[in-house]
Amino acid sequence: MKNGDNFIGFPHCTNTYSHKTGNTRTLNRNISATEFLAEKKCRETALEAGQGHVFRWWNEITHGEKQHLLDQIASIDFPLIKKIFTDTRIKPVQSIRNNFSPPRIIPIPTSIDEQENALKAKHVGESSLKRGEMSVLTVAGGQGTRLGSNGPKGTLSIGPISGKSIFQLHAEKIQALQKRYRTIIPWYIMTSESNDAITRDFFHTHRFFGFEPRDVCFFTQRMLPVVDLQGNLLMDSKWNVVTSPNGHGGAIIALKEKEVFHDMKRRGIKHIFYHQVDNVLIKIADPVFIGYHLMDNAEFSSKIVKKRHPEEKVGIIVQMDGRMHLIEYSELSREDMYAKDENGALKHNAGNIAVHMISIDFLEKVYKEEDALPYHAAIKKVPYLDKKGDMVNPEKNNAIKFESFIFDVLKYVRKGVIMEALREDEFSPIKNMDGENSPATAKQDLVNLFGRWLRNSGISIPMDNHGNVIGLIEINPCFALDEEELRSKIDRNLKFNGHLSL
Ligand code: UD2
Repeated sequence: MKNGDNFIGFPHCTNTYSHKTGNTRTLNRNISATEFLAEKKCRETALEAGQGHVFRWWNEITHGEKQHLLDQIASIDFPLIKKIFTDTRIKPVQSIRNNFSPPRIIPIPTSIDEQENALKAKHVGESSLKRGEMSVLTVAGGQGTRLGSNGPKGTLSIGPISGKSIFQLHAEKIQALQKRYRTIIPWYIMTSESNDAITRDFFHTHRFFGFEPRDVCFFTQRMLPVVDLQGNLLMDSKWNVVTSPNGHGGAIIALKEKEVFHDMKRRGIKHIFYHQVDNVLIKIADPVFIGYHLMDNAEFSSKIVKKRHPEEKVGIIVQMDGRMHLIEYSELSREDMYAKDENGALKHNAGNIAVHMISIDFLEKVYKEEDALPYHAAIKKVPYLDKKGDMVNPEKNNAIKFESFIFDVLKYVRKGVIMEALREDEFSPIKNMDGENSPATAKQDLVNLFGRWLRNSGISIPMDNHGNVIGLIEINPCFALDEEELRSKIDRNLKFNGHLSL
């Protein structure tokens, strides 16, 4: 604040800001009338909502910290938090029972008919790409808590030889598509407050990986406060309420709120290819998938893979009340999890890999619904400040994060297509630091994919007993986006010496 600018001295406010520890430089400060009123309003709102404890350390914090806390409080929709806390308490996660069956799925083509259909779909998808109707939406706002890494997942180094990041890998795939189909595919990346700045910096540092900056659009999803099991806001410092991103369903809300949807329409975009940032094998804007979606005039379509085992932590897509529906792994009863079909195979086997096609017209329809997406409660272990002001690292679940899920829009879908993909070709997500679904398995899956392409192109590639390539291979999407392209470019006399970068 400038000297004398909108300033009214409120002696009692000055007192409010004085501090026992004697940190008078920042604590013992006069405040303006506007600041005073803002503080009063925030206090009243928090008190009315039964959350007055967030001001517990008011007299111990600096002016900047006070401002931060006030901004946070002013941005919280207290009635919403109360409502979703109550709703999710009334309806805790339960197993969904009965009335659902496996959905109709377009299989991996084996018969001549299926192959012809896939080819037809591919041509339809390619035409749409050439017309510039397609956009890519990458959701990258998650906190990656299971991964335990600080940076955004997209910045993880994943190129088996190059060490390139996941973002770069996705960027090269989109660029290869743009080149192949002589088109522009705008790329929308959803971040959250917790990783937005660092993600944008990463793109700037890497000169947008060759993209025109105007064709890469970042937008943030909403953050929601994290509460304890009684619904009280948690704090992780004397001036900060713990918040977390509002789930990937937040993309639907944010597209509208941040005017991204408007930007898509302005560009003549008709469909969105949606995927999660953490899947390194993602076949971005696969023309076959796009084609099936278009041929069926579908509103929302999904790719699935067969589950690896009954307890794999992926949701399953089912048919329920005549519609597509997703049952999250935590909602599936053990009986349904292990149920077998008449051939003895796993009955509910359509594993959700979070790869979707979403039509713009369909989103228009969703935006007419009030509170289109419900919130779910995720019970987690979240470090917090106890009443004494000491940091606690809980050993048991102590907190609730509120998240909306993209697949909750399925209830509005009248027409949707489900297409099966081969896991080894299209799904290798990074969820954990080690073991299953980790950077190590993702790198190996990339090498194995490139190894298969080469073998199918007639190059001899050694494998170990687990089916893993012995050695390292990396193929830049700009050299070959798929096996077909590789076959048309590869020198058949090539001898693999354990290390190949194309
Ligand atoms: C999700 C699906 C699961 C399966 C699996 C496949 C849910 C609830 N479950 O499980 O059915 O399909 O993925 O990989 O979705 N994200 C945001 N903002 C958020 C939260 C997440 O952008 O607020 C992004 C995050 O950056 C990541 C993706 O969404 O790219 C998935 O999030 P996750 O890893 O928490 O989902 P997961 O593995 O529990």
